[in-house]
Amino acid sequence: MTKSRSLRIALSVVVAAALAACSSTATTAPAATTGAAAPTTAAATSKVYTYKDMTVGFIQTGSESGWRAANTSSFKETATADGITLKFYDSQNKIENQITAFNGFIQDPAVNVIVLAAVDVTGYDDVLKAAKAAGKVVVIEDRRIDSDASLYYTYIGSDFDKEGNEGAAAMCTALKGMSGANVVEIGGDQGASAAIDRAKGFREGIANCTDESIQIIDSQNAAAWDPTVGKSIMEAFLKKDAGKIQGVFAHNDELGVAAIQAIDAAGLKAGTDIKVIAFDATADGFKYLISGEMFADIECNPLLAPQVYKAALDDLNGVTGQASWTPSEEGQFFASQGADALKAILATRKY
Ligand code: GZL
Repeated sequence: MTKSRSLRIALSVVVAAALAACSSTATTAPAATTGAAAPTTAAATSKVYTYKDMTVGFIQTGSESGWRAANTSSFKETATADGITLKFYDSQNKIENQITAFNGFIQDPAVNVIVLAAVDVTGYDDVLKAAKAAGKVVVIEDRRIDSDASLYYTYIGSDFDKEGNEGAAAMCTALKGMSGANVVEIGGDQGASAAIDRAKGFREGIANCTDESIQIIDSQNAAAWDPTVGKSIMEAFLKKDAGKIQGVFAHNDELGVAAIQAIDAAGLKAGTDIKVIAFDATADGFKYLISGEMFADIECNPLLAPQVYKAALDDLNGVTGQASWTPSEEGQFFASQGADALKAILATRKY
């Protein structure tokens, strides 16, 4: 534990107490807690922190998808297993709620670690600077943000650009031999780096497609990744671009399933008339790979808590030299693997 961190924490306790004294509206994010009582502020000693000393303020985006549910479970289950005190905050997919929660955790002397799953790619600089000044450990999980890497310990999350490339390669294979194919895009929330980077990677990838010339003839983002909005977007595309759509690029499984439902409702056959590529590889996605209605599902790993908590503990213990980004390890799955093989894989998965 470096002396400067002890001093910063000691100062933050004084500041927090002052804030609490002069303002009854000092907000601490509404949260459920699990685990042991909060640790006392570390004296300026060479204390070695353990997980039982960690009180984590976790700012989650919301509960918009099966991926998000698995990500939340990873953090709650791992905290319970490791004896970490977890204060969980559901931001309802609104950045303004995330800023409120951040300030609440900064002012909470019991919280020594803040973990952010960012709704948007920008808008966090001020709270990150305040958290740093307050001596809080900050780790970014899931989605990258545009803030300077010096403002947090590390980022643990997927390479969405690479995922987009992989989705494009799958689409090239799906539409091979059509001598000119049209794709429509149903994007996730336009502010999220997962959507921004998948869109970028997919466009890079189809430009390199040697088996087929593919163009994106229509594109629309579903705010907050809402599958109901995604289905309406696909219904509108099927009317506007009737008979011209060969492929759907959906930014997550829920939007891919919504597209499949719209395709079926229009009297077409997903997997035959129109090929759907999606992302996350959740159990729902596997269901449509097994039925053949989804052509490919690019995995995005939500089980990040063990890596995130370990990084936070390293920072508490003054470990330096951490990489600014640790990309998640993940694969891709195809209907062509066959229903039996996919069912066997699904039986081994946690989400
Ligand atoms: C990806 C994650 C995305 C998922 C969506 O890491 O940020 O957010 O792909 C979720 O399902 O809404």
